[in-house]
Amino acid sequence: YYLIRKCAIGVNLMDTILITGGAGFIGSTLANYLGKENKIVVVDDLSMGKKENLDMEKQVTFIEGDVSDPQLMERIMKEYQFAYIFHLAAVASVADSVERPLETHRVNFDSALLLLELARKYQSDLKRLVFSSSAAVYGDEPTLPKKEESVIRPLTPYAIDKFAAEQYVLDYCHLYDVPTSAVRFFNVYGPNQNPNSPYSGVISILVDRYKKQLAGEKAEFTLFGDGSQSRDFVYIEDVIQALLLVAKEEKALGQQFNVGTGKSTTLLELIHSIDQILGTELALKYEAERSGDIRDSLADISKIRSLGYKPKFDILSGMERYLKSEIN
Ligand code: NAD
Ligand code: UD2
Repeated sequence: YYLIRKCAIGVNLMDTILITGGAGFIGSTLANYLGKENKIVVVDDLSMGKKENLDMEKQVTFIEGDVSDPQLMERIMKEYQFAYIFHLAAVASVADSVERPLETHRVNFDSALLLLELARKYQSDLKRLVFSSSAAVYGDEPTLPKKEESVIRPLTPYAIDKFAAEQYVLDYCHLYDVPTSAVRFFNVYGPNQNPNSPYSGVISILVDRYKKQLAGEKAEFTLFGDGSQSRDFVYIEDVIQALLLVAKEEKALGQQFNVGTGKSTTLLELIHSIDQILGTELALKYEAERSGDIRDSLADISKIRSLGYKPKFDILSGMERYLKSEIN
């Protein structure tokens, strides 16, 4: 029975799972997936996420609130016994973190330490807490691809908080036996990513512009730089696969993992591919490179591969699937 329960995530037995930031892009996709067979509790302050992202037909309890609020979080951690905690809530925009370092620190760092302490105190049945870190921790050190043990050079409040929180998360496993793991996402894309900030993921902005253009509205995409910068774009379904593997594999305890595809694509290649898929040509406006932008980014994914991760989508098949769900 114990063995079956250990592997129960996404299988038959009902687990209670906390997803912070569960109304956001990655969190809501995870909640909708796991909500088919588990009881999900979402905490989100709706600063970026939307309740409509959550499929409420599933077993989802939505709590609107701030994940760095100690009273609220203590109440939740006392009330439920979670099998899994996915800590995804964050000020996810680097630019926001540069504008508001104090507030970002509270949300991106304090909330993680708070959750860890509360887990240590109240969650004796916890199987895993997974923290979402970022490729931003590698900063602008140019050696590619990035391995988990590559040089860390966090350059923004966002990146500093992600790295510090990640280290606490892993240390709680070593010091106090709280079962934890961390993932460093590269550039995630897919349905329900909010395109409304200029610092939203570039693919969500692109898709928004293509939709406008196809609807006959005036649409233009601002390309910062010459389009030769490259990223390791990873499709949301592969990210869900990665999160579930990291949450359930014993070998992942106390470890951090890159989550990408191991392949990079330049922005111009990306735009040409979408042009081809949709049979249109997006109007581009070139502007100077964005300050602080990294030129190239690429994950070495051998560590997460060793857990059994295998990305199912390359940029073409991922974009085809994404566009199919958005544009018909
Ligand atoms: P998102 O903005 O869509 O989701 C974050 C969610 O957290 C939002 O729903 C937001 O409303 C919520 N939130 C923010 N502050 C909160 C607070 N104080 N209390 C409660 N909820 C709060 O972003 P996402 O792309 O889904 O990112 C999820 C996680 O993954 C974040 O931690 C982000 O830093 C990390 N990440 C994402 C990417 C990416 O490419 N999308 C890359 C690296 C890391
Ligand atoms: C990603 C993360 C960021 C941080 C960073 C660390 C996202 C959304 N951002 O930033 O949080 O982790 O990695 O390195 O995941 N671009 C345009 N036009 C636009 C928008 C973007 O040309 O309208 C360019 C942008 O200048 C950059 C590239 O597209 O060169 C990718 O931009 P992004 O914001 O999607 O992602 P990135 O890698 O800069």
